[in-house]
Amino acid sequence: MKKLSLTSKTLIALLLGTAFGIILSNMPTNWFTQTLLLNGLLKLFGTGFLNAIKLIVVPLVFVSIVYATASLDDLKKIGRIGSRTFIFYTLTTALAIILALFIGGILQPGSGVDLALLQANEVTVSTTSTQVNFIDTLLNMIPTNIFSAFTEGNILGVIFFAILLGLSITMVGEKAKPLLTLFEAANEVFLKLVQIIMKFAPYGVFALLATTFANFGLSALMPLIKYVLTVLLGLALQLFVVYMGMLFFIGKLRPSVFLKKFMPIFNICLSTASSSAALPMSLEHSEKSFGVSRKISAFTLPLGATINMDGTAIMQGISVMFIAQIYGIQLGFSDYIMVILSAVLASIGTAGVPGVGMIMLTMVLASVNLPIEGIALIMGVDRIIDMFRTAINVAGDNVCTLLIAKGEKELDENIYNN
Ligand code: DAS
Repeated sequence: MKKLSLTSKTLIALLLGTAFGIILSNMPTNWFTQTLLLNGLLKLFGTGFLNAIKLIVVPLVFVSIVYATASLDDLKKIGRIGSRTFIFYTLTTALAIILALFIGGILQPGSGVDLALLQANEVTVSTTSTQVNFIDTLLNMIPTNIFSAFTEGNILGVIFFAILLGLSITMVGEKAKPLLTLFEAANEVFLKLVQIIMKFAPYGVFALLATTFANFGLSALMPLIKYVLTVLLGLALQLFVVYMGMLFFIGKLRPSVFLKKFMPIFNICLSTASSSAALPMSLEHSEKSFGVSRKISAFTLPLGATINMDGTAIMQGISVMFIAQIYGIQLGFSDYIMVILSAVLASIGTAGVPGVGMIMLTMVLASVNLPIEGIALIMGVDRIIDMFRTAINVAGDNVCTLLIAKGEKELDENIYNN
């Protein structure tokens, strides 16, 4: 039998976990259901999986942002195209997160959700977010001791130090090459670590959903459905309004042609939930189907697969609103600015592998002092969302590539329109 992909395994785990949890919720509470299952095996695999994710977020953020910042030096060598591409990608990501915060604020997916839902997974629930004003938040970004920033999980302090270190490596130049190589290797190693942890996703997802539904039965379904539908709406708006609007009004290109020709790449994204896995097909289609000169796509698409994650930013924006609403925490203007900054940084700092967006969500939550435990509820459905947000990440890379190629007169519109 053909080996099941991790995505398929996780989707099966999602369905089985939900069903098992609902069966458990109708069983009498006894030693078997309570001690052996809920507080035993399910807790071990569910909370254990969440802990493993929280374990790697700080070193992953540090290493990937140092390496990404130090590598931006290459953009200068590419000159105008490099800086335009970087600005394009950063702006579309910021736009995506603002769209997501707006949708999350209007649709309120987390309002009225029973906070106890999060206690179902036996995670400590801290309902008070220590609201600090904007200046204190910015001061928090400058730690007095980098080691305590790491041990206390002061994500903003770690990011600040990582950016400074990356820029210093760039400025030192040749003498710092060994350090850049070290961070390049460390970045690869930590991405492999993410893939190892993600291999346990089916078990973690099964346990988390089984626990949630065992404690709350079908009543837990509604908040999750609202959350998933809100994220999918945000992703659809980014594709059909933002991207297709950019193609039509800026590029003077027909959106219907793009959507039809993007389908094979879309399918790869759904099945792999990985921008990196979709990159080879993106490169081939960009030249043969969209008519983009290889000179442009060979630079913009690999860069996009690494630093441009608009779909992920949308998931993160809506997740922040969802979790804040569940905990009844009011976010202020400075919180929203911090979320936008950290989500854009998260997008730049992470490579396109499955599940990385959820790991980076913990960093965005920490940037506004929202309880990281909030991911316990949405982790169960993350794989479904990862499939679609990856497709939007890659669609954004391809749309930006088309617009940059058009601007550089490196687009053969005869190929695009046929
Ligand atoms: N799966 C990631 C990607 O490949 C996105 C994410 O995890 O958010 O783009």
